[in-house]
Amino acid sequence: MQALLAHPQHRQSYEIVAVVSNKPSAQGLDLARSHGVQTQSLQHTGFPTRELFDEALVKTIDAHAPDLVVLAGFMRILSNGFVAHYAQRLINIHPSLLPSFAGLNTHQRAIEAGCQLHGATVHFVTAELDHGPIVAQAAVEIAPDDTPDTLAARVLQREHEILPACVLAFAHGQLQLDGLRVLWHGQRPSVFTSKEA
Ligand code: NHR
Repeated sequence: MQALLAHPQHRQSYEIVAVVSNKPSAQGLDLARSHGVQTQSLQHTGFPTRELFDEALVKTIDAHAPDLVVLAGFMRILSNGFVAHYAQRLINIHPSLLPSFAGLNTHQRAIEAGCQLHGATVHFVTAELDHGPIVAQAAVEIAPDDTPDTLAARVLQREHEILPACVLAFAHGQLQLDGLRVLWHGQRPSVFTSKEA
């Protein structure tokens, strides 16, 4: 989210209409406000079920009429109803090379598994957690002395490249989901480097 806000030149192509969090104390809300972006928080703890929270979340988001919804550090599993409502226009960035290491604690799990390669994946969100069609990936090598924190920091740098690149491509109509196939009409971000670094 920070990386998306940090690309003012992208505002020629799209507007960030709102930032929404389920945590009123989320730092990202302050950051968004400091960039003049509208913010809203909707605490999930006030809702008896996941489905009812998600219905309220849809109303909150749709008040801003977005063309694309980007999960950027959003940590609540979304119900089938939410995912269906935003079909073809909901993406997430996940800190692993999917389909490896869906779920949480990805950096530690990649180190423990002895992987040489790790990274981040932008994907369209489907009902199956961290399994939607892959939009773009960024890879980093794991060093023998990496800790989850040092590895996370290098992956995060690459996340900050590929997520803005994917959002920009979507805004330009260069990125589409056709059924379960991701179609790139423009330049797909490179797995190993980025022009936008
Ligand atoms: N929802 C659906 N339906 N599909 C996906 O692919 C989703 C999703 C919601 C969030 C992000 C994902 C990530 O990239 C994401 C992808 C949270 C959890 C989780 O277990 C898992 C994956 C992701 C985000 N959340 C717990 C829950 O009960 C709460 C964990 C916590 O609050 O720390 O929702 O990492």
